[in-house]
Amino acid sequence: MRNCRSLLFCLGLAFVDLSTLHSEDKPEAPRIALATPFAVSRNGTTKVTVRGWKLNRDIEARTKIGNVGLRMIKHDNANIPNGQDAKLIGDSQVELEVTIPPEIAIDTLPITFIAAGVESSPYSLLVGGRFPVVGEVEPNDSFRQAQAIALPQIVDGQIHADRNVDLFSFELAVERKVTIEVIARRQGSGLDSLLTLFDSRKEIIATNDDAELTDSRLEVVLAAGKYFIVVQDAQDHGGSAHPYRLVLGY
Ligand SMILES: [Ca+2]
Ligand SMILES: [Ca+2]
Repeated sequence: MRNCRSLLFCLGLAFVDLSTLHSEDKPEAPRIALATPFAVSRNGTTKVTVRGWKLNRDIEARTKIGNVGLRMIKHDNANIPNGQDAKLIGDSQVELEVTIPPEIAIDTLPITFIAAGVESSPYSLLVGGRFPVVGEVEPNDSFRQAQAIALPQIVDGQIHADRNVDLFSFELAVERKVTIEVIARRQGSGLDSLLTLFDSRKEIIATNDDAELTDSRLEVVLAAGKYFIVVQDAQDHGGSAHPYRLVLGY
């Protein structure tokens, strides 16, 4: 059993594998664009949908981490939402059950797909989170419907349709420096996040579009009070390839 205790170590393992891919006689390798959700549970089984290219055929899922279970449920063509680019979000998908036994302590899980002897580059699923993780609850499209979250907190959500916006609220008992971060494109999501922070009077305090790739990040010192976070797509696109992870921390 080999545990993958750091991202660099995981990438190192994956790099060794890539050296076996270069053969002109072999068919085109499958490629992975993104997984929804990005993260699987630390203990137990999580169902994820993995989008990419050349996934709608007989493929096998693999990982270098021993004792992790990967079970293929089905593979199919993936829908391409209006106006979106299959080159970015993939044209086929698989459903996969990922089971991580409790004795394995990892923060990321590199997976690959292999078809007809050729293997994809690795994609790193996130495992758990450094803060408590909750799922987004729709409808949360207005200040009135804002989903109350704690601090610190991780929310796994999705801009599920064009022009969809997701609102969250949180309260501070004392003044604090707060970081609010969206993880999306870094995990392959089609979302180009736009993050806006409002005070209790619904006035904008801060906004950010691109901090890392197209992912947004805010770092602000806030007085005690109630605040609202709005997550949306900068181009107002949305759909099944627009998952995100919102990280609200100190
Ligand atoms: Ca949503
Ligand atoms: Ca952005």
